[in-house]
Amino acid sequence: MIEAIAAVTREANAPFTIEPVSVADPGPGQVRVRVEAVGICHTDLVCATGALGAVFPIVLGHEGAGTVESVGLGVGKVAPGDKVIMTFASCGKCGPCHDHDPAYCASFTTLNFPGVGADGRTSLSQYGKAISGRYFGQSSFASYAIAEERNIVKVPAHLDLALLAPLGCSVQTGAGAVMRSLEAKAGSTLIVVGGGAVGLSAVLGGVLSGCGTIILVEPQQDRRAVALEIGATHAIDPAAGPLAEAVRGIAPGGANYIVDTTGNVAVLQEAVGLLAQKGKLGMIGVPGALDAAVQMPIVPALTVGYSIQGICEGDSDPDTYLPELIEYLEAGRLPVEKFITVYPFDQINEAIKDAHGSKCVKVVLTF
Ligand code: CXF
Ligand code: ZN
Repeated sequence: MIEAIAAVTREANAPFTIEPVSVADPGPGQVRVRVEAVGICHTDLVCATGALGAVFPIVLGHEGAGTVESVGLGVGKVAPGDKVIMTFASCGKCGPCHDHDPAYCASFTTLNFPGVGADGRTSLSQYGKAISGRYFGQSSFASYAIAEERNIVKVPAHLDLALLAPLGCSVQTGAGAVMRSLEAKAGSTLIVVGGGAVGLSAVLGGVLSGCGTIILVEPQQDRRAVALEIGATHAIDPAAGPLAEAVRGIAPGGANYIVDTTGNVAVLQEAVGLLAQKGKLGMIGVPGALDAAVQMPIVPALTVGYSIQGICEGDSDPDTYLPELIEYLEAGRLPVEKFITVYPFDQINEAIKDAHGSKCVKVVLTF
């Protein structure tokens, strides 16, 4: 066991508190990572409300990056000293995992949200009392984290871990939604709703896919400006007038693809009406309420032939997709630095407040 500091969520909706914790030694197939950078993803904040079944007290955080400190029995993928990023957990045994589709692992919910194993086991404790430490197979709001060999990916040592950390969730989710889930065709029209880190990553996915028209819909001016800087062809302020009119002015036939990052029912409902013939609407955003539902009018679904697709982690197979994204990053084609702001780890609560305002888009905490 080693000692670490962690941002603990003691109960639903409580602020993060920086506390000492003990981190277990890595068991068979596990890796202990000295965390150097960790992104804050919207899902962490939803889980902090208790909505997705987190077991409190818990250490959240699922975009961790750092250096392998030690490995458990049988680990061959990495060795101490390697730089890694951590991503979502998957079982490796179910059908989707066998098909290299771990984002749809049959055990995704139980492996990622509660922070404890099905047997109640965890890798974190404090003065002998358990703290949930298996969140997304990492609980990386801490200076050390236990991950499974399956949910880490080795990265080149010379790259900035603060830029790589968000690739483990928000960047692969947004970019992957366009490149992998929707398989956007070159020359097509893409609308991205919401200009947070996932939405801006979807814009980057559209650029990498060669989409001809990329429209970001976002109320905040600075986020619209970033989108235009990284390759969106248009940016619409939804408060400026009827959205459908603005979209039809740019793309009279509607959009071939829409990626919604808001999870807002009214927004999703309106988005259906912006689809072109055979258009696809990808849902990525996590709604505020677990029972949120979208109505799908049947007749237009038949005559327009549109489809609505739920998307998890951009259909990423992290072992292959993260290295692909890192190649784009190294080539200057994934400029995530345009929307990342770095804060010291112990400023986590202030950073979240700033991200809720309009001070920054994506927060990455460093140690
Ligand atoms: C999550 C979002 C909620 C559904 C599962 C995947 N991604 C991480 O933030
Ligand atoms: Zn996430």
